[in-house]
Amino acid sequence: MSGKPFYITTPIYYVNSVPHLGTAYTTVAADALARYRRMTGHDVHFLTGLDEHGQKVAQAAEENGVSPQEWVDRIAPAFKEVWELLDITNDDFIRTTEERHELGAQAFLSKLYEQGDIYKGHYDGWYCVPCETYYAEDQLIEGECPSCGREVKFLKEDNYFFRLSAYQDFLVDLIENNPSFIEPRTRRNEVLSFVNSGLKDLSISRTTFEWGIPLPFDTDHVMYVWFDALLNYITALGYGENGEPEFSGDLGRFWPADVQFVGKDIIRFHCAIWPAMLHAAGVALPKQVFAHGFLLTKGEKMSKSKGNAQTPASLVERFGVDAYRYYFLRDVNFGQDGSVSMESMVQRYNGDLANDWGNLCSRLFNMIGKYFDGVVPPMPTQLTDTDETLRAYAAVLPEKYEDAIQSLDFSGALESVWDLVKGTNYYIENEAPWGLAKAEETRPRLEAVLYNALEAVRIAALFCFPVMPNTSSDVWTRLGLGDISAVKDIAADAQWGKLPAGNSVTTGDPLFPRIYEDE
Ligand code: ME8
Repeated sequence: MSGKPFYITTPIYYVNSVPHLGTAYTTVAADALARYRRMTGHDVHFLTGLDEHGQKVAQAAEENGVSPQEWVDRIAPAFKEVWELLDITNDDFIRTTEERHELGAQAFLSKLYEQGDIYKGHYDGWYCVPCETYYAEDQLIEGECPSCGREVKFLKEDNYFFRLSAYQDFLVDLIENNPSFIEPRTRRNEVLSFVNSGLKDLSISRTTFEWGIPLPFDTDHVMYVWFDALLNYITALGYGENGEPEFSGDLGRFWPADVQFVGKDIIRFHCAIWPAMLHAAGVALPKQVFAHGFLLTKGEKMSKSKGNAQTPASLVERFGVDAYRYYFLRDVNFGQDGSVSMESMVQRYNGDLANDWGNLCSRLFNMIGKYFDGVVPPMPTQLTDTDETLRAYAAVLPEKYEDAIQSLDFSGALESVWDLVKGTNYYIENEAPWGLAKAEETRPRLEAVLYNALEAVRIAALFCFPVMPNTSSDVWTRLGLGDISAVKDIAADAQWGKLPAGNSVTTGDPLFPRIYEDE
């Protein structure tokens, strides 16, 4: 691979239960970006994985009557299965119980310990197991976890601490001088006020349970699960694999990450603790952390603990995987909370996919079958004003799409594709090829109109691919084109006129058969 490296990560998910729509949301978004960046010629490395240590996972194992290792080994395949179901193209899948990770995390911690960034002290405070987070008394809300509202436990033990407080000025500087380090802006402000309110040193070890990575310099302690987990982003690239605090091997070229996707619930870890850890160890910082919002159902955050989170499989079964991916990325603004419901999903499906996109392809491919025996007519040499208008939609798409993706606005990117899709539908309605087919003298115009419409469909399919890979591949195949997933320069492929005249077009089943509400 010769392109520019592009490294994207998702959080590593807790294995206390199987993935749900919320967890899948981050991964699907990351996959769409990874796929698009492959189409812009980048050498993409897309990482996801599992956060397998900590008390929360140990508790889930205990409740199920198995050892933590048995538990994580049992649940890990369920994650892999869901990612396969959703056509996720991650390049690596890290599990924090893997040796490469444990070695790397220990090498990192030893470095910090040796240089005096870790010291032994006494911890006295509150801990929320579901959030795996420490809180001071004055952070609690009515005696409960300020984040999830659940019970907190009082902890009193000798712990090792990371000198987070020493990095306060560094963090303020970083956030103030690098406006795009944390996106969107609301999250950046939130982190800044958290940092400005004064950082306390972070307890990074536990002695009250064993399910974690032993500290290399004191094996009575295991590493605090967040400290361990954050390191996955570099251990997956070979950091510390050789026992030394450095990247060894070829994958180090992907660091620093271009973007790390996280939910807004975990920004303090990713935007304050993580950069402080990296800076302390002399490792470069990620270029950007992007925090998206929550998927809400009936106004509440969808979560395993609330029991209001569906698994992706039932929706995929009903709508298909492409429509699943499309719905969440189109209907929810990435970066903001968004309500999702079956009604709005059916609406999006029938409106955008069955009507606008699916029908356009069916009608057009049928007409090519009917009027041209399934053969792409020649590209017209003369253009009318309406042809020019259609071409203009296609011409602006690469830049509009790229701009939207630069700001991680998936919905906006899809909207720009829909300008072309809708423009093409309008064009067909206006030009009425079925009328042109009636007389021999309008046959050249019929050829021109259908070539133009096919070309618009080819280009729209190209830009639908990162979000809807299966139907786009299908459209390309039906147009007699090659493997769409091999595209390396989407802007070049999106140039008007690349559809070869003479290609065979096949009709096939509707891409998105209409769904009825009571089905
Ligand atoms: O926090 N809407 O793991 P986790 C949108 N292991 N996204 C949601 C969501 C919702 N309703 N619910 C969950 C952890 N998510 C740690 C991470 S990283 C070093 C360690 C997504 O299994 C979102 O990305 O609780 C959120 O940040 C993540 O799942 C939390 O997953």
